Amino acid sequence: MQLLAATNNKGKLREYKRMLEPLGFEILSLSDLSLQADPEETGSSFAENARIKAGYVCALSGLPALADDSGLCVDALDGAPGIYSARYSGGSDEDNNQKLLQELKDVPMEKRTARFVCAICCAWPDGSFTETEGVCEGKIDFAPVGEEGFGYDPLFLSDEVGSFGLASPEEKDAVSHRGAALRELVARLKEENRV
Ligand code: ITT
Repeated sequence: MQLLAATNNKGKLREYKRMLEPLGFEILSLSDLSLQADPEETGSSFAENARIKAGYVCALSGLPALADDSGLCVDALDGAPGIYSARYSGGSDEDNNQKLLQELKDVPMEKRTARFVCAICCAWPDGSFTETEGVCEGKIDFAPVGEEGFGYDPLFLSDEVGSFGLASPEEKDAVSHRGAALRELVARLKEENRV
């Protein structure tokens, strides 16, 4: 089955491909089809924003579209940056990481608990949606570590595999929020007889 990835984030695209292509899905990118899409994320939850992105790209292309809205929820910051994770500093991923470190500069390790959340939405040309969510628990490190992954990964210490900046792709996928959400998606697509 072909799924059009409704994302402009190359890190997400890489993860969709490496987790879904071995299962027989063909993941197309917006650039493969020379499409441009940057719908406004006006929702008030990860799930609402995922539906906005998938629905927009499905309507634009006429193809089944896969989107996720994801981010980092930090307990000491009352859940911030949450759905605003991409726009936290107004700058690059590195700027976001620096802002997060600054906000947490006086917070000791035991209070640096956080979770990555990923809401996935598949939008189908018949107007229906298949939606799942995954969570990954961890803590925020005191400084960036490693070169693996993308976004906030150099700051995220997963409870299960340690720093996502050092984890191999396989280690991250086995425990990550996106891995969990995609595995549930595949199970749901089987139940719905779509694959
Ligand atoms: P699209 O909306 O085009 O998919 P985006 O990067 O704007 O791309 P989001 O609005 O969902 O996506 O924002 C997600 C933010 O959370 C963004 O800053 C990511 O870098 C970060 N993020 C999400 N998943 C992550 C992961 O697995 N590792 C590190 N950072 C992640």
